[in-house]
Amino acid sequence: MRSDAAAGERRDHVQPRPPSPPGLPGQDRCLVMGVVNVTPDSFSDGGQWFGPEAAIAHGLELAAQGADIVDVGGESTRPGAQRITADEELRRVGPVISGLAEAGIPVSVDTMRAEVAEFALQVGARLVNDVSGGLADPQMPRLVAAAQVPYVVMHWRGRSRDMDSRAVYADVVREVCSELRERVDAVIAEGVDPAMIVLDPGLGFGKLAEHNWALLTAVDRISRLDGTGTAFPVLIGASRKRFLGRLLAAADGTARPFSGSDDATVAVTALAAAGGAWCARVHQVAGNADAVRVAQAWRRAGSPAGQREASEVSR
Ligand code: PMM
Repeated sequence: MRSDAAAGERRDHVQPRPPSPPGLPGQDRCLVMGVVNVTPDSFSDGGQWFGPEAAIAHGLELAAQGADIVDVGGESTRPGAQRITADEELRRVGPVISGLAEAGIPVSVDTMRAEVAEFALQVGARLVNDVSGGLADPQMPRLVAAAQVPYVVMHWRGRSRDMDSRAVYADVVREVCSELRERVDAVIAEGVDPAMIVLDPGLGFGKLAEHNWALLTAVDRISRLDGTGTAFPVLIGASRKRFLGRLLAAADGTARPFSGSDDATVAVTALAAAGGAWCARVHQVAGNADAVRVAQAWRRAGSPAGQREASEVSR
């Protein structure tokens, strides 16, 4: 029979989830971020909410279903997508962000442009979600530092049109952590408060399916940037991505359409949340809101770290 000491050692492998950055909801579980893409061409839900009224109504519905944060984006990041102008991006996201913020919903803006982020913060956004991790627009880290808002730094190896050619790794977890570490050091050097940083491995951005799965199993290593120092909150965006559609392909090899991978997204959310993710970015909220609660009960039952999380709910 295993001794109590041995069982205790095993349990201690679970690390406590880092708290939410100031200004964002703090929960004793993984958060759920609902996606509102105000675009005609996002790869997973493009065109569905393209217009302020429809987009605001959708955001309100996601919040009612349990989204802790609603992420509003105006520019598609799908592979091969062409860029739109900053004016067009502002025109798409501005009314939606202000409408949702006025309703009291914590809103994040999904943009790579400092100009768009600045406007979004003025009309009520609380979080800047930059899929380029500050690489696309050198002004972004300074803006985020001055505004003192939370900042999602995602792993990114370049623009959508050629990102698949960049999916070459010898050890994806180690390389993503080391490239994220460079970005974290760079944004801190620009004045961003480390307590405001959220990390994201950037699933599907310059990554093949095997890379996405490896990263999903390494939330704790990503959180600590493969070291032993500060742990950062980790955001996971697996929802409706191509690797899920391919996993669930029909017998003839045809990938599942995006909306057919929502149940698989719920499964990934449960596993990532049980692995210590801070937040899951998803298109369909209800099932994922249940999944993060299941995952938290799982963590709490299985480890002292999970039990401590309830008492470490942030600000
Ligand atoms: N994925 C997409 C867009 N924004 N933001 C973060 N932080 N992480 C992601 O994985 C991410 C993102 C692409 O998906 P969508 O266009 O279907 O929403």
